[in-house]
Amino acid sequence: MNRSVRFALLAAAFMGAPATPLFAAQRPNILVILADDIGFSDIGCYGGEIATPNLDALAASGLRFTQFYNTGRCCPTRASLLTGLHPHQAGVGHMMGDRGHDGYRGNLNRRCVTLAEALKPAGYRSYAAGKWHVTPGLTAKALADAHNWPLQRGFDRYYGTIHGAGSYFDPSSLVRDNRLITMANDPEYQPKEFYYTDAIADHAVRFVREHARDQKGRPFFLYVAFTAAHWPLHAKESDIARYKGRYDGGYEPVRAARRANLKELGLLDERWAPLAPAERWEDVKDKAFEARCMEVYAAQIESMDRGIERIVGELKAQGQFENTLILYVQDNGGCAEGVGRGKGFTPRGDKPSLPPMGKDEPQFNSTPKQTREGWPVRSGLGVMPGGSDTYIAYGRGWAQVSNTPFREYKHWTHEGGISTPLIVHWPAVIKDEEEGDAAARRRGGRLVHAPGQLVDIMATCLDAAGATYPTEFRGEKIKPLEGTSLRPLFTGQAIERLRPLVWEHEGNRAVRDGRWKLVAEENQPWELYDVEADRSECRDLASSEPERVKALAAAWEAWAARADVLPLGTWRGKDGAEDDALSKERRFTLKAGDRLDRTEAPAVAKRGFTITAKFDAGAARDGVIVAQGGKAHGYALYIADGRLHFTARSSAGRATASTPGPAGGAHSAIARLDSDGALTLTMDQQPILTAKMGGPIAVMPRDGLDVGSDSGGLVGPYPASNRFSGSIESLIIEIEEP
Ligand SMILES: [Ca+2]
Ligand SMILES: [Ca+2]
Repeated sequence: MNRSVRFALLAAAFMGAPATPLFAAQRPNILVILADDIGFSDIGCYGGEIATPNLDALAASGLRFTQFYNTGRCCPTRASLLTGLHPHQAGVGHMMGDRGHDGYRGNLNRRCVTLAEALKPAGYRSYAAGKWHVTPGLTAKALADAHNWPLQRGFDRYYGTIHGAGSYFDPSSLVRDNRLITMANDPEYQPKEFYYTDAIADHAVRFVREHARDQKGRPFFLYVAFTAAHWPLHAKESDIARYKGRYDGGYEPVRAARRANLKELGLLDERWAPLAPAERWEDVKDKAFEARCMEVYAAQIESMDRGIERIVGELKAQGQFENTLILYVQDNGGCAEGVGRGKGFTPRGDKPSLPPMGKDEPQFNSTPKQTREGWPVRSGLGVMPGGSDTYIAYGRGWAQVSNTPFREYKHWTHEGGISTPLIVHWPAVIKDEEEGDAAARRRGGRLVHAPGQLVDIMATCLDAAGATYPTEFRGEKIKPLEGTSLRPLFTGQAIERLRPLVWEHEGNRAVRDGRWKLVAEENQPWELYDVEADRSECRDLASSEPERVKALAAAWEAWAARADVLPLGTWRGKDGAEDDALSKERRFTLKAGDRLDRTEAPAVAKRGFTITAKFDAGAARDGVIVAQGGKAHGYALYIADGRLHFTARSSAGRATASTPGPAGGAHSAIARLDSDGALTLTMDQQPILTAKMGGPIAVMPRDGLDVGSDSGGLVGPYPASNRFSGSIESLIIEIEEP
């Protein structure tokens, strides 16, 4: 036994800590790196053009999993990753709202343990840096309750944000250990320029260094949860500059290049059909703005990679690199939310127009109203993103690029929503065994094709650490671990998975057993895919394989029944009122090309509303004037076959009021949906046309609102290319008071 180990043991005995087992020195350190809102093919070793040399290097001497899955969203992913349970079992089936149901408490419950809590009895010290987001942290009131902050859930040190999104230059809900701080009043960390990604990496480095200094011989668990590349698009100008012009050709050249790279890397089967474009570059009005969005996004990821370089560098400097198990995963697929992409353009003024904020004044809004210096925060199409006074997301077109070659986005349980890289690096264990392994390394690293999901991380870490999952903790009975250890795969052995992989998020649901995946969107029927032959989910086999559908659906139902998932729809809250995050506006004055994110769009659930439109269709015989929602819930005012139609749809079905006459040329129209489900439509003060639905739109549609098209899910029976070629003179939507 060397001196330092003996000293650690003595110290542990003196301090009354649990006796550190003799083999502590051999237990690996564990570093879990979680990235935010990054698609499957963004990083270099998964086919992306974004420079991630440090992740690529870990992959090259480690392993890349080709079929690993997250849960499709920030909070549930964190809950599952930290506890080894499915999110609902940990109390986080949705986000941070309490839905009065154990599966949807919006707060990590006490019948689960975190990785830090589970590793502690094996002698581990635990550190966390970055985004927490498994307990509420949006408001001052929420932040007054620290009972589920990292230090109360097994971690010894913490630096990061409790809430899930915010400025990279001045994050809200910033906490050091158990103390709420601001980037301005933190005496321990005053870099020349504060940038959250750097701050997270700096603290991870610091934890590794201080651990080596103060805890010699003791293993550590370090959880590093970057917010890169979640919106807002915030990056340092010097990083953005490296991508200048790279995306000027639009979405399609990048998607094509990524497919080619993925194939080259052995990550894409040619049988997987390419997907139709979600957005057409030729329709993008402000191409400089749109290209800039992806430049900033890429810069955010490269900056994260440089942070990882520094963490790895510190592990090496401390002689810990060989015996550290590193796992890198992403929390959900590329994000199509249109945050900050709708409202009108506000130019930047010459000087800050608002009073500066004091050093102690916290940013409680995850979307700040102003910067600390007093610049108003701007959003809207055309506001060049990147700086601290902007708040914008990169939108659906780039999200589809991020998720190449897969379908759908963050929120969905189709492959684009839930597929993530998993890079595993552990030199002490992962070694080349055959000539083929060495050859694979020269091509960028070995691949593991066994499917897996987040619940496996706890099982894997405990296996690697020689730790035991508890049956009781803090006097509470702990739910049994759901995952399967992936460790045998590290040395080329097989794993036996006893249960299928399962998902539920916002009513979207899926189950995968072997090559077969059953998947559905909320309130939609099951689709069946052979993901080996068709991982882009283009050929639905549900109607030709009814027995397989039945068996997989039964497996999903059985899981949902035992794992606090049911009843479906609980995530929306009682009476469908759901989150407080929805817009409180009652009147919307809109223009062509406007796009409002779900949280900015009219809150139409269970409400009556009126659309007043003046338009000139010219010679157009088709096209959407305004649409909100998709194929489950929503409404649309559109022209088809030269007539004007108003459609609304909900769980109660779909109803359409249509004008008889031609709608070419200039017209004014009023469309109304009453809270009892009655639709009325009138054009140019002609007689009123009516139709009836079983009730109002029951729940807030997931899709936002588009003026001049319907993107994403389609409300009406028109094609995906439904742009209105006429002009929209004015468009007003007014909703009734609740
Ligand atoms: Ca996320
Ligand atoms: Ca839509």
